[in-house]
Amino acid sequence: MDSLSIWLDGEFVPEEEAAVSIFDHGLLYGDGVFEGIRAYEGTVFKLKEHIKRLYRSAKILKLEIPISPEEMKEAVLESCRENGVKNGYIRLVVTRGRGDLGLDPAKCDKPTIFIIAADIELYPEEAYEKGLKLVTVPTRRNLNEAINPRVKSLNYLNNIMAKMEAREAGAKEGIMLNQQGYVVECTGDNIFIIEDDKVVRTPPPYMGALEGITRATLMELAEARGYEVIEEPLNRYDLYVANECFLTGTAAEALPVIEIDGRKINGGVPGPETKQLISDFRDSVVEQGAKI
Ligand code: PXG
Repeated sequence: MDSLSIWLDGEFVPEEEAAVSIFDHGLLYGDGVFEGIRAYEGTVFKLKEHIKRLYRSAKILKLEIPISPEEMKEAVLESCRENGVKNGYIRLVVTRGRGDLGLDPAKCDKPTIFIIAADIELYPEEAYEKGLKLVTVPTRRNLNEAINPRVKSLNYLNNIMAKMEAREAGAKEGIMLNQQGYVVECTGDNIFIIEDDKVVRTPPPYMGALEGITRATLMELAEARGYEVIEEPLNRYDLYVANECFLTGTAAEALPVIEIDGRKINGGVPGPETKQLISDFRDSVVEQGAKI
């Protein structure tokens, strides 16, 4: 791959020279926020929504982003143009900035902002055709009252712990429960089930999940197909007995689930209704973005 041009604090810098201070609190304390965004055929998928979530996450952390959402949007589009990205993956990061060796963010002079617009490593088509096996992991999702999972912060240790546990159990993704034992989401994806009579259910974000942008898109697409979409607490029982199950996320798009904790879903093959929704998603992505 050619060397990338990184947007760093307002300027394009070659990848080899793009660096942040070792005193940056994003590195020292995971103090910062980020977004992962996809580009499809020259449009950035739901860019406005991603930027809105970024500024909301920052607001919770009292992290004042020194440029406006409109300027941020332009910087993302410029990064795509500069790197010739038409189909790709964009990582947008805002850290607390350079501070000292104490955790007080008041000591940081100004936030660091960088944007990486790169090619995407796609999930193999096989994952969509065969579906995924999931396991429930022991690590519980962060408490709303501690680090709210609705904040997409640079502190992803909760998810990383869960990802390792899923891998060790031989699964590619892990289901995370909240402190009460309700299903909330996976380590980097939201979760949905399909039940009889065209009902789709997914856990509400207040239970401890990120408000996924792909999730919102799939909810709209399911409604357009005549499903009743219900956001309510789910437990493992609901998952095990569901007709179908799928995950949504920027990287995964929509992925069928075929087994959960050793219980087969839809006989161990991707369900027809899930396949229809995945196809609807793929048909709709290009219309839902900002033109590069
Ligand atoms: N839950 C969590 C915890 C996430 O991190 C999602 C749900 C899905 O949200 P979106 O808005 O993407 O539909 C995420 C998103 C990666 C990667 O490289 C992970 C995400 C996004 C992009 C890349 O694993 N997670």
